[in-house]
Amino acid sequence: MNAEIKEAIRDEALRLGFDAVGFAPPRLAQEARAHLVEFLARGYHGDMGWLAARADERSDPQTLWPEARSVVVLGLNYAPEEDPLPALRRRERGVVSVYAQGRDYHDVIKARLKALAHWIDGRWPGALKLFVDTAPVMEKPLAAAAGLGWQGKHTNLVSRDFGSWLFLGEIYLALELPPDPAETDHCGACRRCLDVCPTAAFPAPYRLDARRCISYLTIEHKGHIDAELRPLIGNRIYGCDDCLAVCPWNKFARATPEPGFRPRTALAAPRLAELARLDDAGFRALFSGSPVKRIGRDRFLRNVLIAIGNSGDAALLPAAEARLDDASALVRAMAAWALQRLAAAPAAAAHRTARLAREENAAVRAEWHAGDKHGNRGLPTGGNHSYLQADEAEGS
Ligand code: B12
Ligand code: SF4
Ligand code: SF4
Repeated sequence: MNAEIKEAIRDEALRLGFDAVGFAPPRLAQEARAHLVEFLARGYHGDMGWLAARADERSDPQTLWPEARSVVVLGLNYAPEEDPLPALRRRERGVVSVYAQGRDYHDVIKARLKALAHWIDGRWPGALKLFVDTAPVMEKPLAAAAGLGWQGKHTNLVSRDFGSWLFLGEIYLALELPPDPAETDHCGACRRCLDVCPTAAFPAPYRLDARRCISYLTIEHKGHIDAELRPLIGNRIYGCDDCLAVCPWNKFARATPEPGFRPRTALAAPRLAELARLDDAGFRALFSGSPVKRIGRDRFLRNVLIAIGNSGDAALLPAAEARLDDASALVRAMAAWALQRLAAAPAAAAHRTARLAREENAAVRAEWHAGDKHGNRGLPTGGNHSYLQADEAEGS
């Protein structure tokens, strides 16, 4: 009987538009907990204190919700139509990672999870809870246990059918259902994702030091970004897709049919100069319904100014100059950094003298002083992509 319920739930989930469905037991393997503890002990979570705060609940579904008897894991395909990596060469443009170019995936998945939960509850009434990246849940090990894929060396879930491009969501049920077989690791000797990472964020296969990950730096990290890492960020202004995009299993992926995940025109290849002009209202209007909205205008402009500083394009100098007196110290600091990378030495020195005479913020002052010491610190490569390096060698 329970096997029939499971198949009925699977059929309904597929009918509602989910692309992958699996069932896991309400317990995670001991290694998942051990790896989380190690990740936190090494400080790899940086300032994502919320990851550490409820680690016991995160690593054990039944500690989070003692009534849980099974977990339905759902995947939604968000594969792009085109390889996202060539956009990294257009340095006057910003690159928003694939997952954030369309509608906020939390909204899209949540609506479907609610519809599925409602359908289940209508047939087999009982307690249930639904999650998409909103509660202390380890979604990737749960998805692997439910047979949706395996955690690749880049730590994300890789699917035989959808490659790296699956969003995950879960429904915890008080109803006991037989689990599906877990998926096994198919990475083999491959290490493409490890080698491509622009910031060397993988201390070892299957281990990520989030503090070096561009996704963490541009989205989660609220403060100033270390000067050593800025040149490696290139023109990535929200998240990063490099390790996902190079995975050979993507050859089985098909572009998502979900209209909500298609890139908004404004986010497909936005001009840095235009983004640098955004005020608060403009930012909120441009990113309404997009996940980008949640980092706020100041953090977003911090990222845009880093990309401008990395552009090597003197035509973007006015865009940096225009932000030197911004109300946000986060923005002023990166405007100072970008300007000192792009401007000729005398022009940079004139701005430095004028700003240091009135700047009170210690971090912004430090940027001006650092520019004085190091001058223009040269152009970045912004990635370990052989085609990028070839282009640079040709001087294009
Ligand atoms: C925190 C977080 C981040 C952090 C940290 C990422 C990380 N890898 O932990 C940052 C901000 C960097 C991030 C970035 C991204 N994220 Co994120 N993130 C999360 C979140 C909220 C929690 C992940 C977590 O628990 N991390 C803690 C560590 C300990 O867990 P872990 O990665 O599973 O670590 C495992 C491995 O390291 C492994 N391990 C360790 N050692 C060893 C050794 C061996 C031999 C083996 C086999 C395994 C192994 O065991 C650990 C436990 O299972 C989840 C949602 C959720 N609630 O699960 C989304 C989530 C993982 N993110 C997601 C996405 C899409 C991204 C980005 C692609 C976004 C982007 N384009 O910029 C990047 C990818 C970067 C990357 N390479 O991971 C998706 C991934 C979907 C998928 N198919 O896997 C999730 C599931 C959100 C969702 N609902 O869809 N993210
Ligand atoms: S998302 Fe980018 S920076 Fe982060 S681990 Fe992957 S390749 Fe490295
Ligand atoms: S790129 Fe290679 S090593 Fe990385 S997740 Fe894909 S198959 Fe595994």
